[in-house]
Amino acid sequence: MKMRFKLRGLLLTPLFFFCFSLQQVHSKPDNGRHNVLFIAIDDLNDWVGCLKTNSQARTPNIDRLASRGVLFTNAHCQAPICNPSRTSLMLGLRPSTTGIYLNRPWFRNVPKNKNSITLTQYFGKFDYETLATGKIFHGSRVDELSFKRYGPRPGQMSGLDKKVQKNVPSPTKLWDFGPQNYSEEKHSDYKDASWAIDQLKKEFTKPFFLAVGFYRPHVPLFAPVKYFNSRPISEFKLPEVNNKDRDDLPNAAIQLIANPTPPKHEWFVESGKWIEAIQAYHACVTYTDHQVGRLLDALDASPYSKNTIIVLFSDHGFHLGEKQSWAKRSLWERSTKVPLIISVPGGIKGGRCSRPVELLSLFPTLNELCGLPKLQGLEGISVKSLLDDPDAEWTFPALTTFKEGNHSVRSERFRYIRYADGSEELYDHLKDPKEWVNLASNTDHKAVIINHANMLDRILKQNENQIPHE
Ligand SMILES: [Ca+2]
Repeated sequence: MKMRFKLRGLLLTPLFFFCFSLQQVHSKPDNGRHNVLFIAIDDLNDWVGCLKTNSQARTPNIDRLASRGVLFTNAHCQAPICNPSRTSLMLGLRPSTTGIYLNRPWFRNVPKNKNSITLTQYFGKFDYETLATGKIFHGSRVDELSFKRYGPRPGQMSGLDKKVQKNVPSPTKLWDFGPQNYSEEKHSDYKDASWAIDQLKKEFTKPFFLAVGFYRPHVPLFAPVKYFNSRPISEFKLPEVNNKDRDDLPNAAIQLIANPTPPKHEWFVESGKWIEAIQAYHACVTYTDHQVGRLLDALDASPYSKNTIIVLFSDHGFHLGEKQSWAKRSLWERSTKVPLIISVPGGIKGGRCSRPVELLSLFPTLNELCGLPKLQGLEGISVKSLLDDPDAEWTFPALTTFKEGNHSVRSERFRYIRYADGSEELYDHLKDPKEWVNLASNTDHKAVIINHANMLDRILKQNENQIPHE
């Protein structure tokens, strides 16, 4: 009402006509609302230079994005596979609320989620132009309620990207890896970045939310040959593995991580291909990083460079032999930890935040940063206070859920896991960042276990009666 009154007054003044004509010239929203460039990367673990967890990582462009925003060094997904993670993030609800734990079903096919509002659908309600290309939802699915405009190839991967090299045993052909000789311009992520770059050259008359979902380093680990040639295999090291690591795991852990899709860890060891897979993963990460750099350059050259929030994240982590596991599907650090960078115009540059945060926070955080009204029922907590001060007090842990009733709680120092059958794991990240020593039966840690179990129960209880928001 207030706004309407003000507008009515303004309409009568010459100043209004002056301002209005200025807006037309610059084609920029002058209402102070930020644009959002939302970069989703598939299966990218923490092998990212700025995270300083792997000295072999080469990601100069993601690093430069981190230098202009806040890098979260202890960020976690809510589910360690694509569909439930992305559904959780886009709906702002935990997997235990959506009931979506695996790569099927699509949330709109589930009655209780059918009419749920997604993050970008909510922005669309406030007159944001919402655009997407590549993989935002699992399977690069198109959701017309979430985005008003899609890139030219929604739901598709380049046919070339599906080329099989027979580098792996045939039942696991999705897991192929190796250099590709066709030009970079023909790779799907290059094309998605190009489409997004074209959008940034256009004139928008209202704020935009541009979502770009890169597919690599998801398997198959194919990237242009130059990204392999620039990093000879001798540069790479295998991750450290403790052969007795699994001796202290409950059966529920072993059952949960059983995954028929990748080749077995023994195959990577015995075939001698482990180091080749490591090289291929790094090559794919650097190739995707290059696409991120192209996007950043295009944004910087556009009229939107000073008024655009940039968010970069991965949907979950990835094992490449650590804990004798491959892919994701575990409740351990390698599966749950994700890179997360948020850059806000005029905000902190080069901040590092070690507080445990969740991808679930993106929905309420972006609402707050863009001045949208709070949406009732979101289960994540805005991290705006950490963007203002990365060392601000933060009492919340990060939860990850895989299949019904199995949860992990990551605090600043510990990871506590409780499986559906009640069995537990506890890791002290200060002393054991590789999570080799399960302290669940260590009586010295009883208080820590109770504290983390209570945090888990409290959060699950809070969310118990949550109804997806419509
Ligand atoms: Ca162990």
